[in-house]
Amino acid sequence: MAVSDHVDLPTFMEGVKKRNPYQPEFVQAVQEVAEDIFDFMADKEQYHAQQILRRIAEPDRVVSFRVCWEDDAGNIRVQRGWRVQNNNAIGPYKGGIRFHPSVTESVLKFLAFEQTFKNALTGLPMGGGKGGSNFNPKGKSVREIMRFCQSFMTELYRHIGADVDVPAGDIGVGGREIGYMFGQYKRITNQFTGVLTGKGLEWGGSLIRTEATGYGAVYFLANMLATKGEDLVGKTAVISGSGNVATHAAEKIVQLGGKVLTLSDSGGYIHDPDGIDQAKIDWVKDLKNVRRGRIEEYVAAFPKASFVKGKTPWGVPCDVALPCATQNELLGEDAKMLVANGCKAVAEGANMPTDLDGVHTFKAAKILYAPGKASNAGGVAVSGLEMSQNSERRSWKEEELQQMLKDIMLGIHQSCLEYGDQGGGYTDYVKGANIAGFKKVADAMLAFGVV
Ligand code: NDP
Ligand code: 2IT
Repeated sequence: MAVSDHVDLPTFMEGVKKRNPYQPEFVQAVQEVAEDIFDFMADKEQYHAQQILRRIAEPDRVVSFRVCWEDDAGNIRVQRGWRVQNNNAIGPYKGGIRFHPSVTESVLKFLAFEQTFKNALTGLPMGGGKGGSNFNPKGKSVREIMRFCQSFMTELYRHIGADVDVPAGDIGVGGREIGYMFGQYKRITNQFTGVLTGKGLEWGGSLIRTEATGYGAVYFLANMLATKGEDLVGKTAVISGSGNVATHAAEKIVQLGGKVLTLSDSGGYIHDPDGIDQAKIDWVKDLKNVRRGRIEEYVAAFPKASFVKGKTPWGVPCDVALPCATQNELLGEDAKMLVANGCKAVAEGANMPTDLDGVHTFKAAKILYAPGKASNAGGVAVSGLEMSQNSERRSWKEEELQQMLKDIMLGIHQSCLEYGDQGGGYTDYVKGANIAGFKKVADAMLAFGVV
């Protein structure tokens, strides 16, 4: 083996930056993982020699395509669509589809890279992928959404398949959009297969997939607290976002005896000092999923709450925090504020919501801090269970699935303890998750040789 293959972390990152110009989110995600993996690889020559991390940080392929659609006024609109197939060493590519104007190749590459480690952590046979478009669903009619989804799938269908690549939802893509995309896939291919997850219960979907990400994040949070002999009873929680992940995280916090103080969207956050109980969460779900409204409308319905425009909720004192909106929504300064206000635990529902400064702040403060790839893996885990049910052509019972979700989150927590134990009662969950996820994918890649 040539000595020159054994690069150090700064040299490795120089190369990543050079090969991925103008892709800051992707570089950030690789940096966060590489910081831990280089430590882990220090005495493991085979991973260096076989350039394993270098290979995982180069997607298997990035498919980019044009998506044309016609709006209600008859104008022709042109969007860009992508599918990033990052790595299929341990199973078919698997990961969501995001529709949001902020979507770029960099964002989808970071998400597909993160997904590779997350999916490995679940223990299920799934590789990592992600897709999406810079299409903005806000303000579009139902017919416009349908035409866009159909056009998107008219290109995507040739790149996916039940044993090839299985997309699901993400920001801006929920049950409605999965329905339109599945319908178009079925029409084009004349096949009814488990090619997407997050499907409706009448047509191959799994119970608890909708709830799984938010519930799973709170199970993970409870597992972390349990290592300190604590639980969620009476604890105050600050949550960002008001979509699928945020509302279900809020629901599980309430079920476990906690008090949710905030929710947010891209317009700002609401603070309800009385707590956002189940009835209020149901109201928010209806606002977001049916009426397609804005979180600021909450204060008209619940006047004791206040709306803070254009801000994130991290300044509200709390015991636990769950960022559940989007990447880089919790910055170094926010992390310092949370720690100073006595926050004990942070579980990420979103993908990479904390920037590198924030990650380093939480680590230095030694609070309980779970990265998204560990704590938000419940969604893709139940997607994996949906794939199994589709292959078996049957549906499992809700109690069975609830138990499997809990077991999977506990398993991920144990993997983090195994690889992240720093002694003195402190677990570095970021390190634990990165190493456990990497090891599984890396060892599969070693078996395959140079491919
Ligand atoms: P939704 O579309 O249901 O909700 C997204 C929420 O985040 C909305 O409240 C939205 O506000 C807010 N948001 C989105 N973009 C921004 C932004 N740029 N700035 C501020 N707020 C923003 O998506 P999900 O709940 O499904 O996804 C939330 C996060 O969780 C994402 O990071 C996603 O990748 C991650 N995730 C999702 C999983 C799933 O199963 N759905 C699984 C694992 C992770 P607005 O309405 O104003 O856009
Ligand atoms: O980020 C994620 O894990 C998801 N959006 C869910 C992916 C999936 O395939 O269920």
